[in-house]
Amino acid sequence: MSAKAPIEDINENATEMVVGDPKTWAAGVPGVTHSMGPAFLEMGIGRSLKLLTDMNQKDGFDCMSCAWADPDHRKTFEFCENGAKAVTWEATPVAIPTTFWSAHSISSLLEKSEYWLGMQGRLIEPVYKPKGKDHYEPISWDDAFTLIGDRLKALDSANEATFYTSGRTANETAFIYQLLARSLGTNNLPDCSNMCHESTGLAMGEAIGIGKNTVAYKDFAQADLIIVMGQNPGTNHPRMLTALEEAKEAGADIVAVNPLLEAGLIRYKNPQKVKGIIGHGTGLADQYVQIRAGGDGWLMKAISKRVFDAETAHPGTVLDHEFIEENCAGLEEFKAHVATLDHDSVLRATGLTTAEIDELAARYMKADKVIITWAMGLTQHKDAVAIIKEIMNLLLLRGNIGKPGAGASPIRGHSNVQGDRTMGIWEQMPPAFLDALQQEFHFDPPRENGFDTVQSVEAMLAGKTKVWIAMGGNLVSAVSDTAAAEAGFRSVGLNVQVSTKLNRNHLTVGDEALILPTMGRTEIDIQAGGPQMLSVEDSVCAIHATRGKIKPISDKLLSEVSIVTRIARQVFGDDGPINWAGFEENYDTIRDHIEHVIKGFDNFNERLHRDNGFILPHGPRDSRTFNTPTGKAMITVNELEYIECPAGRLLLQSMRAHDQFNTTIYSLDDRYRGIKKSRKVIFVHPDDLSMLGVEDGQIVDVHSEFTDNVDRVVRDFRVVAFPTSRGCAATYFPEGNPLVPLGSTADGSNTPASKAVVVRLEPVETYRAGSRRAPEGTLAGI
Ligand SMILES: Nc1nc2c(c(=O)[nH]1)N[C@H]1C(S)=C(S)[C@@H](COP(=O)(O)OP(=O)(O)OC[C@H]3O[C@@H](n4cnc5c(=O)[nH]c(N)nc54)[C@H](O)[C@@H]3O)O[C@H]1N2
Ligand SMILES: Nc1nc2c(c(=O)[nH]1)N[C@H]1C(S)=C(S)[C@@H](COP(=O)(O)OP(=O)(O)OC[C@H]3O[C@@H](n4cnc5c(=O)[nH]c(N)nc54)[C@H](O)[C@@H]3O)O[C@H]1N2
Ligand SMILES: [Mo]
Repeated sequence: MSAKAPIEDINENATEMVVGDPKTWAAGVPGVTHSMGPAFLEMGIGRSLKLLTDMNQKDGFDCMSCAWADPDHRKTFEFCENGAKAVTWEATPVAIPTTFWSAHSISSLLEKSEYWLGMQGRLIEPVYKPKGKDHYEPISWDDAFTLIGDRLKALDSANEATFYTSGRTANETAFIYQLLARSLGTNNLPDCSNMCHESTGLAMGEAIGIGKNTVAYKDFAQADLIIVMGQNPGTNHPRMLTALEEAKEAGADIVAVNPLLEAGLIRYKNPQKVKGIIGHGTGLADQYVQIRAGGDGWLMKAISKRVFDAETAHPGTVLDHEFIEENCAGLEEFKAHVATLDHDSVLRATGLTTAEIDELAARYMKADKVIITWAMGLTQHKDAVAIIKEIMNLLLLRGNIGKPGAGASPIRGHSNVQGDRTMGIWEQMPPAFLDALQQEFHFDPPRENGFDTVQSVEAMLAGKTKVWIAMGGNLVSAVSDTAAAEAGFRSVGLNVQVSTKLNRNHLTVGDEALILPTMGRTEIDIQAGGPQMLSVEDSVCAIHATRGKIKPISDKLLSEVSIVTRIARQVFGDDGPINWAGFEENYDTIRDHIEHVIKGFDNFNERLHRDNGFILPHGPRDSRTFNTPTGKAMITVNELEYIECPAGRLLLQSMRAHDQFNTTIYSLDDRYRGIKKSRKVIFVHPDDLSMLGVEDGQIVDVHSEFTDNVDRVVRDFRVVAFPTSRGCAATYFPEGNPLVPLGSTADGSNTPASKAVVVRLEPVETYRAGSRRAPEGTLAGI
């Protein structure tokens, strides 16, 4: 077993890279062998198998790789390749030694990549960067907490502090963390959700009164049609492929709507089945709709128009009249609006043919029970909120909300990003939540909204942030406009990051900084009150218990709960109305408060200890009740934008490679897309390459074009001919982030608009050997 970090720098030079053909299926035998490979290598067989079999089991820990739902009857080995990578990455025995901090200056570490930083191993001791120094140095936990307490107490206003959360944080931690921020007097609680499903929450909230998935796991197997939009489950939610396979076997049609041909949506070889190991696997998409980026709202509207047209031709048979009359408002306005929809605009905005749209509309009307799932391909556009409201419109027309086998299914990213929001991690929690907090804890929570992620970077740039505390995450790399974010972080007085691994945010700091190492989800958490468990909420509103299984990598680590409570005790002492010390001793006491403050958590401790979890109530799903101002589900009229792309330009999206978790890079490969050893690539349709006079294999600089005329550029990217829709291109996140200005966000949700950016390519080298044959842009060609 190797327990050393790589000493040499990791070569990320594009000239080393290998490009092969993209794959047409996902997650069969190579899925398992690839997943076990790194686990065996780094962790040793016994330790790794033990952890992988404990993952997602009733008394084990919840997989931290995504928020996909668990089936009711879990099988041993219900893990996926990318879950295994996440476990390996966290449970590595490699730790950063004390000597590392004196050997490496912060400026020298900034020369390294995220990949190299993460590969150095786990953070195991608190370290401090004093003002004017270029090195971190070890500090005791007590001194670290004293320092944070002093800086917080010295603020002129609580709004000079900001408390960021990344979505891996468990419910209990999230609850006391927001309590800390609000007791201090600020709603500055930005989180990764601001960059993720914020558009979903807003759109669904307006349409049906709740921003969460209206389906349960079992609904997938009962659906007649599942439309997967703007999502790459083969990489980002691999266990979802099993649900799609089950649905398919039960007779469902599956449609993929995506500019890129994604292997996991074409065919799935289930590693848990003999058929998946030796056979061809299950073909998934019956129809693959290669849409132009940002065109999804137009597609939804065009299908809604066909629904109305069919209803006119066959009155009383197409709309779900009973459902609409009883539950919906806004039908007539929507019908009148859709009647004016210009067909040519639809074709231009979607890049699709009339026949493709007709085919999807026919599938939609044939199916009694339809689920539409989506993720970042929809939420990160300028008119993302409108796009998602068009999905809701289409579903409502045929009563596809609140019936078995049907519903709106946003698939969340981080494993507890949904739970964090339920617990109050939001800069604009509604008054009812703040009232409940006030009643439970006897203080006046602040009522004005705090900063979201983009606003928090703007506040830093304006010199308004003296203390930044981050519960996980790596905002400087995750947010758009890297240069602006770096400048912002360098102006913060004290930057405190609670983390498991080193990342760029630790290196992009102002006067003072602290890195506080914490336990991961795999590790056993023992407090004065005995071993503790935590809880998380998945994409379908199921609360699960999660318990660590291995000894923490160092006995110097503190749990996230310990860190939050000890900061709070420094600020508020031990005599106040909130018993922070009690929280740390026994997490049941936190759950008792959650039960009082948040609806749906009745008998929280009892149900978690006894049943390991439960499903939260959900009005539209359970009883077709809609908590909107009208008490009805709202069919809405939305103006959609058409993204102009001048001649010679492309619409660029940034997405995840197969071997990364957000800003964490596991390797430089993207197996399903045929890429090895580099992340500096840009995927372009072969016909667009011909049109631009650029060839596969060429090295280009990518410039984005915005009205502010600032030249934002990423350099030396290798062009890869790829089956994406015409006029569109793709690159990886976070490498693409410098191209998106901070102010370029979705209307309403303020989510960085990273999925359709107008760019031009400027070749820096004419041709490189080893380019591959341009793949065909159609399913039939594969
Ligand atoms: N292994 C792994 N798992 C993860 C993550 C990870 O990084 N690694 N991240 C987690 C997180 S936080 C999240 S939010 C999720 C993200 O899960 P995904 O949303 O699947 O993530 P992306 O890689 O951004 O993929 C976006 C998909 O949308 C498509 N797309 C882009 N633009 C458009 C468009 O305009 N219309 C349509 N219809 N499609 C479009 C892209 O081609 C791509 O297939 O995954 C979670 N799970
Ligand atoms: N261009 C572009 N930008 C994007 C996106 C995109 O698709 N395109 N996607 C956006 C999305 S969907 C999201 S969710 C954000 C992600 O934004 P973040 O959530 O801020 O980023 P992550 O990369 O998930 O955070 C990784 C860090 O979390 C820490 N960590 C890991 N596990 C734990 C733990 O158990 N406890 C603690 N305390 N720390 C831990 C590690 O130190 C690691 O370095 O990025 C967004 N940015
Ligand atoms: Mo996300």
